[in-house]
Amino acid sequence: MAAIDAQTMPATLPCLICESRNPSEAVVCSECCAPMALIHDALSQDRDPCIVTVIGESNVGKTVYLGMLLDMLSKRADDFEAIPKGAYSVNLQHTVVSYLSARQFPPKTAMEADLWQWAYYQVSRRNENSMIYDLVMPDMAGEAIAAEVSSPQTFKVIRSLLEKSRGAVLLVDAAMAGVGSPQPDFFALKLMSYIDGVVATSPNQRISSPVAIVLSKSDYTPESFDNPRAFAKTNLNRLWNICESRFEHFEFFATSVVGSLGFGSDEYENVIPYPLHVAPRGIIEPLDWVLSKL
Ligand SMILES: Nc1nc2c(ncn2[C@@H]2O[C@H](COP(=O)(O)OP(=O)(O)OP(=O)(O)O)[C@@H](O)[C@H]2O)c(=O)[nH]1
Ligand SMILES: [Mg+2]
Ligand SMILES: [Zn+2]
Repeated sequence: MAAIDAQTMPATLPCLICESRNPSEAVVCSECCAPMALIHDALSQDRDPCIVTVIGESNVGKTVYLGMLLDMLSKRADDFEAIPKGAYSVNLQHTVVSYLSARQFPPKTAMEADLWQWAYYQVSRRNENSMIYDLVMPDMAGEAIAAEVSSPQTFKVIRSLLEKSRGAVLLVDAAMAGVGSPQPDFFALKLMSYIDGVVATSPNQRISSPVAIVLSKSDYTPESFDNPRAFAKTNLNRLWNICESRFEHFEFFATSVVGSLGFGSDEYENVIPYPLHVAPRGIIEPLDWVLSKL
């Protein structure tokens, strides 16, 4: 086994995300709250981990999307193979699949970074000579992302993650955009300009890391499946324009996790959707595209 034993373990280790040094027995990084298990698992590997960050505002569907994506990968969808590193990596998909199979959506992600679930998977295609990627993907809270974007340094982990990321998946609420709300477009514009600020090396050079823009909840907007680019140009025009001006590799994907919804109400008379039938569409394509651009 390649894992390091207690005798050869250095007293402190640099965090995989923010690089601050932590005692090797620490559970989470004292600076950014990333799990130290990521480092221990990365140390036993001779490849660099490939961080792909999933971002988007609160309630856009990040947890559901990421949980479903990891579950499909580990079920060998589209000829992919994914092996979780450490049992902690399975928690997110376990939570999401358990809720969906009970015909409920999972609860919103806690704002505190030490409560986020991280997934570390070895992903490859099941053919010979396929590249192997050690994917690190945390499930962040949309409210934390919004706080960091409006006042940088509130959540250092988000900036460090984006600096280290090889690619990003940006979720945008197609259901809201499709009924004419400007909110998804503005939030996505802010996020893209934040990424531009973090990653850009020069104002004249476009950003080379791939960004897949996932139009989530596309079951509400079936037309987005026919032509995601046209949907974005029409309904997310500000986002489309910043992508074209500042990003070398960007692509739009329509996705949905549910096939049909039921509606009920909670004790405050709020309407609550229930996933009656899980029918994932367009879940793997964004990741497949990001990996093809690395
Ligand atoms: N119709 C439809 N609704 C969805 C889909 N995915 C998510 N939703 C709805 O979006 C809500 C939010 O999904 P989450 O995955 O929890 O959102 P999130 O981005 O993780 O939100 P935060 O944890 O607050 O950042 C769910 O409770 C569902 O109501 C989908 O594929 N189709
Ligand atoms: Mg969430
Ligand atoms: Zn850290």
